[in-house]
Amino acid sequence: MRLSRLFAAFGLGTLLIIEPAIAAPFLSVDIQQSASNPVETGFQALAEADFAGKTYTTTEGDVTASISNYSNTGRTADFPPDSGAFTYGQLLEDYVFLINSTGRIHLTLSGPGIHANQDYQVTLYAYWANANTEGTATGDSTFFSFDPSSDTTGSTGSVFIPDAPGQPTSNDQYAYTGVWRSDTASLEIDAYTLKAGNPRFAFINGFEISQAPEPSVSLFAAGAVTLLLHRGRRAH
Ligand SMILES: [Ca+2]
Ligand SMILES: [Ca+2]
Repeated sequence: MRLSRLFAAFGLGTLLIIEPAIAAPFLSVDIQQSASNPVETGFQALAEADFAGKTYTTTEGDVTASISNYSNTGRTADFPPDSGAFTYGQLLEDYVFLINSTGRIHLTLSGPGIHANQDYQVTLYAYWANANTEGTATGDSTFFSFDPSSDTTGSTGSVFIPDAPGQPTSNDQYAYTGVWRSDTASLEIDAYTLKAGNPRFAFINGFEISQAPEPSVSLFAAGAVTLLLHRGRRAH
């Protein structure tokens, strides 16, 4: 009996390990073609006029965001409306874009709020109403891939964008989240959205940054809970 209870306690501990705490973003930015367009609730505006660098006050310290290597900004006519769990319509309305066969939009996050050699979780939002009617992609899908630049380490990956402009069912259908770390107090993120054929369309509607989950803390918490449960059951 005691052994089975111990296994039960370990089972709960394992659940805690595989479900690390998700840190709340300390900076959420809605990229805007014009500062007068609607800004998503909970986000702060970054209009094209401020792409050279805009400083935000955050709980981690000041963070300056800048965007370079882009062609222009845009605003899609039939941006996805808020619907059910999807409530980011005003975030995806405006975007910065680049049309280039090889280029990438460059996003820099720097300042006292960004520390060297620390992991940051960055979510990039990408949506464009015409994504499925341009280029030579086959089928009804588009993959958007994001890369960190060479002076950072981090994740690369793709996110599936369904052919449902105006009908998103969840926020993550239009988002990619990766972990970036820099050896300086500046995160340099090169982003492109990969689509079959040329030119390459790159666009970002907004982004969020948070502290990356720390597995060691989760392991410690899981171990502590396991020990407490085991002791508590032994006491009865
Ligand atoms: Ca907006
Ligand atoms: Ca936007």
